[in-house]
Amino acid sequence: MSKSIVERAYYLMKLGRVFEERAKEEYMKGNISGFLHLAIGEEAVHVGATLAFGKGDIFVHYREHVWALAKGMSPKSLMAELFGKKTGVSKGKGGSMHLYEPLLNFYGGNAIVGAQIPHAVGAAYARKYLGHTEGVLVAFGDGATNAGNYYESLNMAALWELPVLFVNENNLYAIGTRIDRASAVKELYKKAKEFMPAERVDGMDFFQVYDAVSKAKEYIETEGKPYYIEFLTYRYEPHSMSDPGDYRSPRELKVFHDKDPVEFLKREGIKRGLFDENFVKEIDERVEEEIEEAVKFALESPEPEDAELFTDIFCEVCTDVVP
Ligand SMILES: Cc1ncc(C[n+]2csc(CCOP(=O)(O)OP(=O)(O)O)c2C)c(N)n1
Repeated sequence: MSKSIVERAYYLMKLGRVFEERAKEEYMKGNISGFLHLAIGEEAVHVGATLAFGKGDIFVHYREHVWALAKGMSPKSLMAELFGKKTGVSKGKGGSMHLYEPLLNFYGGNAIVGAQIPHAVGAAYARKYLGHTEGVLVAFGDGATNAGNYYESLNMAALWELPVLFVNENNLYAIGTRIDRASAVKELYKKAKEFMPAERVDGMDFFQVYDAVSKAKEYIETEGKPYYIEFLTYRYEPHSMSDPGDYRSPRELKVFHDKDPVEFLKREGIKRGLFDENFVKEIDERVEEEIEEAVKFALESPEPEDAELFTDIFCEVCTDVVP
């Protein structure tokens, strides 16, 4: 893995972390309303998978800010979207759960658990039908693996040999329900093994995430068949800002805090001689400034006009969609 990729990863993971910590603060101040789901703790999966997947299409759930930043969305248009402002990526009418930018091959932002899975399979079908070689990545939580459309999607992807990479972010909880109370099969990758190659990988370790997704991407695009990775990860915050999150033990939180993916990458990057303390200091300062500017931009941006409610509801001629 090249030094520049690891440097980029540290920048993006730190950007995602500080963005979300700041979004939490702004929510508490009342500048952000509606739902806000934070992915603090899951950055290695979001950044590692996106960097390894390159330009391909990505479909995700509602815990999506870090995916969007890693895909190239600007912190300004993302923060403005959370503030419901006209300058937001979805012109202020989507909010945190509905980020969408076809020019970045970023297709959501889905509030319905598992909804993105059949969408991604459809996109992979289109890719194959049109003779494209690029694959499609779809991310979803452990809770989504108990939904009916999840199985239908795995079945179709395997049956029709579609180039789709299923990324399961197993953070152990679906809102407050722990995985062992919701899933009869605890090792989630085993639920996919009958359909396609499937494995389990440490989702707190950027290097392992990047390597696993690189290998899987190669497989789906050369074989033209689906692949599945279950990443073991953790969210440090409650499910959303409206969840008190009192269902997890301090001991469990400590175990995962000790494996903090941003701190891990910082330590490993320095240990492996990929960057040094000065680089980390520079990036940390740059990120603080960028997020400060993003908040200022969001605060100063105008509200959308009422007529905005009726625009971009669907596209008749999708000229801005990358084929
Ligand atoms: C079809 C559907 N059922 C229920 C909900 C309510 N709901 C929102 S998030 C969630 C839990 C999903 O957990 P998981 O898939 O593990 O993702 P995570 O939040 O852990 O990232 C539920 C049940 C929903 N949004 N959509």
